[in-house]
Amino acid sequence: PEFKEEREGWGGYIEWEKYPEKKKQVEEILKNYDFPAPPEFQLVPLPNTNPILTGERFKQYHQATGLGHIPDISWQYVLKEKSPDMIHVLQFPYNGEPPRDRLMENEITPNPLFFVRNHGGVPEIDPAKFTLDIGGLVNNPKRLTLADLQNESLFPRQTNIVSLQCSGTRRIEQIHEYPGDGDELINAPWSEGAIGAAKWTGVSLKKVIKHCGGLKDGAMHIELFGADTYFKKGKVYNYVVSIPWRKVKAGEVLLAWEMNGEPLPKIHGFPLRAVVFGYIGARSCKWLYEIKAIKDPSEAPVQRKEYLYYTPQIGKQNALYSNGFSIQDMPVSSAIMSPKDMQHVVHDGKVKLKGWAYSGGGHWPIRVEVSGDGGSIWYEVPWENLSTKYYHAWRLWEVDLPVEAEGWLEFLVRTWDNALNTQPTFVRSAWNWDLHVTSSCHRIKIYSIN
Ligand code: MTE
Ligand code: MO
Repeated sequence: PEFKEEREGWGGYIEWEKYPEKKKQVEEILKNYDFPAPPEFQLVPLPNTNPILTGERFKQYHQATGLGHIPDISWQYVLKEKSPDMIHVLQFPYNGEPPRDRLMENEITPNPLFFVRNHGGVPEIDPAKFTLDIGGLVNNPKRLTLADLQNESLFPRQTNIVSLQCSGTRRIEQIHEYPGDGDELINAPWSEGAIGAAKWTGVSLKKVIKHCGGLKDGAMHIELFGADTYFKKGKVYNYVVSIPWRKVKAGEVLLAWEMNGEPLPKIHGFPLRAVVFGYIGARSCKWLYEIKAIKDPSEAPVQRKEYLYYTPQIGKQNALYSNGFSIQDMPVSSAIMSPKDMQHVVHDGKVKLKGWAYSGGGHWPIRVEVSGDGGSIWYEVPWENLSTKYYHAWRLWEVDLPVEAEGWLEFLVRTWDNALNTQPTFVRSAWNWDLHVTSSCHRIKIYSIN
């Protein structure tokens, strides 16, 4: 049978007719903001009316309006910069992932197929006017232009192949178990496509801090400011996160202006973004315009209130921000991308499975195992069927799994990383209130016709 990537209800396109209450709620919110409504609400071309923003201009704009809202023009960039095959997980703010088969075509994900995770609109930044401020607890605060950062006599240029994975990848499986706090518009119901690998070029943040005379005593964290804004519960915020200094010191944070040999696409953070190796995607701040050395992790809501991991027994009654762990390193995880869930597969004793495997925190997959019987017997994917090993990127894999049984079967995948971490068996084992880092064995059901 034909398989569509659109998912019912939670996921795929938001079918607003099915959610009249939510639609009303969104319409109410939109009345208070000065940006065009998303396509479902306003079927006209979106005007490009927002000001050219540099770091300084952005701050002025933010102060002058007292609202700081940048018109949401991300939809334009979706049409221009992304493949028409993208699955729009949320249209507003724009969040999208590629279809499974397209994602599996390349070890290094082409820019038009790379997933997009936005909390708000896409700021328009003039690269000629762009500045990056480095301040806080550094010895010599500096303002650098893009030309300064690209001046190779000041900073050695660095290229790394690194995976970005959203902590929401595979959230749909947790939603099916129990939707938790996920019934907020901003929580995207991702499938297995919110991951990719790209070749990033830029400078090491460590070198930039060194250029600023290093850190003052007490500086332990580095705060990253993105020029976009988003709203939550009626308030408007800047996208701000922080990472520990030791991560930067390890040389694992890149300030990148190139993605796969091209200037960063606007929707991926043009002209400059952070790429934090092995951490959840959330820390890789896009549209970066300011960096501050600070004592404690950032007070910003994205850092303190989002991206928290609650143990599985925490729910509506007892979820407090203070109960959550701040998620940084990505755990080991994997997915079967082909065949697809609920597919009928005609075969002659072997079914070809394809997928990805990834581990964060500087670990990498060393062994991938698949099961054709719901997890009783596991087969190793031959190591030569795993793609190139990079320290900070995923590995694609494929295997011909012997299958004798006919009818509905459950296929699983699990991965071991080089620190011998592996994945929990059941979604429930790692289910958490905010539905982050779905790390359990990925399962699909197929109808086997031998
Ligand atoms: N940076 C800014 N300024 N605003 C954002 O909304 N989203 C973060 C991160 N950086 C975000 C951001 C999240 S949650 C993820 S997963 C990655 O960007 C996604 O990067 P991509 O959209 O380039 O794939
Ligand atoms: Mo994310």
